Amino acid sequence: MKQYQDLIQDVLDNGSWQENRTGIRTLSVPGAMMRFDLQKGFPAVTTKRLAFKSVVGELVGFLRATRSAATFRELGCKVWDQNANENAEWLANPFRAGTDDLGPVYGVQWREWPAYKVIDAGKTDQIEAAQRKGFSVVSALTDNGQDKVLLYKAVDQLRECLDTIINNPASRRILFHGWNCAVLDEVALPACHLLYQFLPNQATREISLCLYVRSNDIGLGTPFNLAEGAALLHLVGRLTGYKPRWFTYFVGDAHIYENHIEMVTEQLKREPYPAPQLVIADRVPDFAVTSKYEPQWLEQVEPGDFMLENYQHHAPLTAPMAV
Ligand code: UFP
Repeated sequence: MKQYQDLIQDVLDNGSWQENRTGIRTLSVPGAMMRFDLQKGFPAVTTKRLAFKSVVGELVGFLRATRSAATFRELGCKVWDQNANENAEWLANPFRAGTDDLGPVYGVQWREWPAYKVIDAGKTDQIEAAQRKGFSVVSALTDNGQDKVLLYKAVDQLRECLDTIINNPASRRILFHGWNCAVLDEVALPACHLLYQFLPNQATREISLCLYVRSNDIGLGTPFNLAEGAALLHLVGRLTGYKPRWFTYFVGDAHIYENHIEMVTEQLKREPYPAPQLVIADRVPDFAVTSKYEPQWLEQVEPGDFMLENYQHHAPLTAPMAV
């Protein structure tokens, strides 16, 4: 995790003070990148304790497309409580559906992206082609005097990625997106980690992931997001028969909150330990062994199926999360 230490140092050395909506200033750098070889270990922060149970609880919540902080809590992850129930802007949002509601955050977009098509009513071949792809006709409508048909499909983007890794691994289009413009006003927090691209290597049977994070809280968010992305790549590799390899992590606005400076400065004084290993429980089928494609494990996997082994870390450090 030397790269994480280097990123902290880079932001401290080269960042500029910026104001933002939270009222707590940040030292910010426009653009950062880290790349981890997952064959050499799992990118868990070692200069403090990683809340691994919370990380995998959140991941499982996303995989199940939850929009409720209560579900995240049941899965062992409390990080959504403040966003759901304490953020004044969200509390006043008319789309908020009561206590613990988060709106259609990450997982809903990953697994149930609401996709619409508007097709001229006369173009029956196109309407039928859309229906073969799983779209259903919602209604007829008139647009500028033209008769149209409105069709809808909840797109399981993540499942489609797995299907493509199995059926067409040479594709350079194996990605899913969390930034849905149509729902930005309906969510407690617009997606931060928002573009995931999988890159299978058929020659080596290794799979890599490029992840883009538009805005990243280097003190609290980055360790969490890194571990979560890496755990997802391990799971996707397991279900499709590829070994997880390169995890490249791109950040847009890389920032350290003013009230986290003390924490990260303490981390810089600490020598990182060797990376631990991630083990996924045997009950989660390994496609490389069974040759049986079982994508339903995206929903069936439990937080306890992810185990971090040989995790050596320095004493825990905490700092307040900016909401
Ligand atoms: N943030 C992260 N990672 C996440 C997440 C949020 O670092 O997974 F959901 C941080 C980034 C930023 C804040 O400090 O939360 C989101 O604020 P904004 O939407 O203004 O960028």
